[in-house]
Amino acid sequence: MMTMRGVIYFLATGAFFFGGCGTSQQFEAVPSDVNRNAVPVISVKMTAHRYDFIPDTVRVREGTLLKLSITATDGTHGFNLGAFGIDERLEQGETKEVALYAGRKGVYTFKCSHICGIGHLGMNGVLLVE
Ligand SMILES: [Cu+2]
Repeated sequence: MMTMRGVIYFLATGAFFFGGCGTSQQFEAVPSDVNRNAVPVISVKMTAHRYDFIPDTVRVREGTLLKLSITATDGTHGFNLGAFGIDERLEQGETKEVALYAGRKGVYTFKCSHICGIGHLGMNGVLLVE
């Protein structure tokens, strides 16, 4: 029953995100009160496949601009990092660039946001900002 509820919840949020999908999301990753030139940048390549992100743990220091390049290798997936307002659809073979400013220490989970198969709900990882 818990699983069913999880799926229904996912469908509801999925529909919500799909509504905003058409607009190209041009948000400035680094807040305007931070000197962009002084911000260290870390680039991480990530793959998404059934049912893992590799790496599934990303560690950065507080105050870093993190640039993720995420490639889905075996079908459509999604990358949702809710705490940062990020939800990207990943088509097979396509690489999406996601930039975020890790401005506050914490443990932030990310997850697949496209139902990709039986293990979908377990397809997740963490961003550690230290
Ligand atoms: Cu999935």
